[in-house]
Amino acid sequence: MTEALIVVDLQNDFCPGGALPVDDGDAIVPLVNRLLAQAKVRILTQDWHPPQHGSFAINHPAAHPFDRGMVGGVEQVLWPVHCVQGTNGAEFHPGVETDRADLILRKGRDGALDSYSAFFENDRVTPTGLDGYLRSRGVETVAVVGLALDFCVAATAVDAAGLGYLVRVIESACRAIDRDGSLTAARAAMDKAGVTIEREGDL
Ligand code: VGL
Ligand code: ZN
Repeated sequence: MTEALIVVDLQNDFCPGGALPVDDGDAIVPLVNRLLAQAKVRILTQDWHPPQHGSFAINHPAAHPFDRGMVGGVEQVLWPVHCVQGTNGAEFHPGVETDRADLILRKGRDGALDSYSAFFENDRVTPTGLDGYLRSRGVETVAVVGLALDFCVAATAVDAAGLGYLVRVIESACRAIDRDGSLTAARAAMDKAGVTIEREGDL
């Protein structure tokens, strides 16, 4: 069975010092590199927003970061400005061995809609094309790692399971935002979807 490794959003803005930092986000880089070295199919995702993106609180009158709001008809968290296309914050953490990637998938490019999952945008119906890519390469199982465990990693893992892949999340190669119960909710959603959560990272 061919397994793909999906490394989610391991970008400067999600690491300490970035615009939407995840505690210890950079600490996963060495393990992620080891996993990349061993994987057969390697996907990196990159959160890649236009400056006017609807997920940014600053683009909503009177809203503050981490308030909830509507983006493209979907209720979600409104975020600080992050991962703006072409900025340093949107670049991968410099320690990530990006040369190993088979495919770099950019998501959240539509200003009117957010995309947590690497498979579908947040309207839950617009595909990114990743499912077709993986299927045409004969992938049946996926391992998901990266940032943030409770948002884009969980959304990617749940969608992969829904599409019929056997899915494991390697938790030691993830870090979470963990605000307002987001991590507990994400774990419940992954459990319900049949995602396996592993602590150690051996492929
Ligand atoms: C993410 C919030 C906003 C993530 C992306 O990668 O988990 N979280 N955009
Ligand atoms: Zn984003």
